[in-house]
Amino acid sequence: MEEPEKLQRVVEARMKLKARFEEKMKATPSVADDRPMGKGNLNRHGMPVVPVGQVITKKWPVLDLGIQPSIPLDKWRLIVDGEVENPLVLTWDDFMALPQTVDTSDFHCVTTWSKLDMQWKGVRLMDLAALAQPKDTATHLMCYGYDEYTTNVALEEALKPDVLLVHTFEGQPLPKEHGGPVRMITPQLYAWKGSKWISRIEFLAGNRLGFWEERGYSNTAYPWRNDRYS
Ligand SMILES: Nc1nc2c(c(=O)[nH]1)N[C@H]1C(S)=C(S)[C@@H](COP(=O)(O)O)O[C@H]1N2
Ligand SMILES: [Mo]
Repeated sequence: MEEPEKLQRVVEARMKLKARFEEKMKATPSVADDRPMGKGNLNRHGMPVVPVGQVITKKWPVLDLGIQPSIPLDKWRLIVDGEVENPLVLTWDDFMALPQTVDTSDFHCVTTWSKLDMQWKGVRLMDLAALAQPKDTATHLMCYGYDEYTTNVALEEALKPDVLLVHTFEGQPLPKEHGGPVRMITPQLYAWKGSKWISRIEFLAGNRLGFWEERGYSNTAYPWRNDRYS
């Protein structure tokens, strides 16, 4: 009897969050823009597959700050804290015991390459948020990497169902150079909004800028608006 109750609580919390951010989500560019910029067929969100200024690559380039931290699974922790009712410190086993989602999505780097149809497996940010229960005051996330990277994301973007904390790419453990054991992905925003080697997700009561955002990258990072730099 324990499991169904627990599940019910998670579902309830998710629905509450969804309701709270529904209006804001409708106003985000990937939902609201009627003339998104780009070319090709429309993707599942109604956006052209290739956002304006992007070139498709088959290879998967590696971008980092010159550090690729090694985090053994028994040392790995994910902290979820800040403006939440229920702060969490997850071990690897805790993380893998959360509901797992498989999804295929595209990856758009601000340096103009895009890689399409990447198959991921991991935990929805939305599911993690439902466990942590953001307070009414929460508006943004600050994500931290084990390499000291930071990046900020508005909750109406972070709670979209394709935003995942992934540990598996095309059936294999996510390679270290791409952010393994776990990284975040943000298919509807430029990829710098997804921290590799993610270590902490802090809910914020207002906006704060991350590493690249402090250095002139866009706060919002919408690929179909060519929204690269501020
Ligand atoms: N922790 C961390 N996350 C990061 C970065 C980084 O340097 N450190 N680079 C960002 C940038 S600019 C991009 S485009 C993607 C690149 O991911 P990839 O190296 O797997 O292609 O990760 C993003 N997340
Ligand atoms: Mo990037």
